[in-house]
Amino acid sequence: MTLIILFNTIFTHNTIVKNVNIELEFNEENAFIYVKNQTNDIGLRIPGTDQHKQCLSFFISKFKEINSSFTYSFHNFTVLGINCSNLLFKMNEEKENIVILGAHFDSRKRATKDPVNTSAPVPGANDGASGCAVLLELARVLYNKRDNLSCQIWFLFFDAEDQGRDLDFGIPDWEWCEGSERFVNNIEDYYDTSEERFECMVLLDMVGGVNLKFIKETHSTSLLLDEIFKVGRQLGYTNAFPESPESNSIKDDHVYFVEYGIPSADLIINFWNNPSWPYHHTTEDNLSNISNYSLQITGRTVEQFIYNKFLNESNFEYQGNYPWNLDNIFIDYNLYFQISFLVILIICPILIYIITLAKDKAKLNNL
Ligand code: 1BN
Ligand code: ZN
Repeated sequence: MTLIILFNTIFTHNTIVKNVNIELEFNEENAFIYVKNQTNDIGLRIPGTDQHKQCLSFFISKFKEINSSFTYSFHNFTVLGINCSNLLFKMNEEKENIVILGAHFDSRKRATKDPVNTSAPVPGANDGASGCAVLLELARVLYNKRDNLSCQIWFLFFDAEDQGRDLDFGIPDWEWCEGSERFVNNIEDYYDTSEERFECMVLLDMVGGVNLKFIKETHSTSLLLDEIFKVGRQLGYTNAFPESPESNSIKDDHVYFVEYGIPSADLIINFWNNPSWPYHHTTEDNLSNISNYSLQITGRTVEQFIYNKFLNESNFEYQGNYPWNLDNIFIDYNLYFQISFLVILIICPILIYIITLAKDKAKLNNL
C-alpha cells in the first residue's frame, strides 16, 4: 500500500496553475442586476410562455448594447409540441479555436422539492438566471479585450434544461437538458469542421447563491475542472473552490459536449443536500438568496481562466493543465503504470520466491 501511495504521488498529474497578472473587470453589481432583470422584471421563464420569449429578447438587447452589430443564431426545436430555442452569440468569429461558455435560461415550472407548495413555479434566480447573468457580464468584459484574445468565444444560452423529473416532473414527461442534447446533435451546422476546433466548454449552473461552494462534478473533464478550481483558489476564493470538494455526477448541459469530445466542466453546487443553500427546486430560489460575492467569484474566475490561456501577450508564461483532454490518456497511462509497477515490484519477487522454494524442495526430494 505504501508503495502504491508513493507511486501515485510521483505519477499523478499535479500541475501548478499560475494566473497571469492582469486586472479583472467583471462587475458583480452588473451581474446582480441581470439576475433581477430576469427574475423580477421579466418573471418566470417557463417554456411555452411569453416571459420565456421576452427573456431571449432581453439577452439580445444586452448584446446589442455591447455592440449594435453583434449577431446571433437561434437553434429552434420542440419538446412534446412546445416551441423552444437555444440562443448563440459568437465573438471573434475569425479565430479558429473556440471556447464555449454556457448556461440554461429556462426556469422550472414546478417547485417539486418545495416543503409547502409543490405546484408553484420556481423563480429560478440561482437555477437558471445566475449563470445567464454571469455570461452577460462576461460578454461585456471579454468584448473589451477581444482583439487581444487568441480564441473565439461562444456565449450559449440553453433552453429546456430544468423540466426533468426529481421527486416529480417540472413538465410532464420532459427530460433534463432537452436543449443542449439537441444543440450538440446539430453542432456541425454551427462551425466549420475543417477550419475550426473546440478548446473547451464551461457550464455555469447555480453559480450565484449565498455560501457558494462548488463540487467536483464527475462527468466534467477533470483536468479542466481542476484547473478552474486552482485559478479560483489563487484569486483567494478558497471557500468556493475547496481543496477537497464534494463529488457527484450531475446530468447537466455539459454532458453532451463531453460525449462529442469537447473538454467540458460544470461549475455547480451541491443541490441535493446542502444546508447552506437549501432552496433547489423550491419557491425560495429567489433574489433574496443570491449573493453579489458569489457572482463575482464565478465571473472573475472564468475571466481569469480565459486570460491565462488565451490573452495573446500572456501565452508564454502560461502554466496549467492544457491540453485538458489529456485526461483520459493520462488516466489510462496511470492505470497501465500502476499495473506494471505492481507486477514488477510486488508480484515478480513473490513468483521468484515461490519458484526458488519449489526448486529447493525438488533438490531435497532428489537427495
Ligand atoms: C441541475 C440543476 N439539474 C437541474 N437543475 C439537473 C438535475 C437535477 C439532474 C436533479 C439530476 C437530478
Ligand atoms: Zn434545476
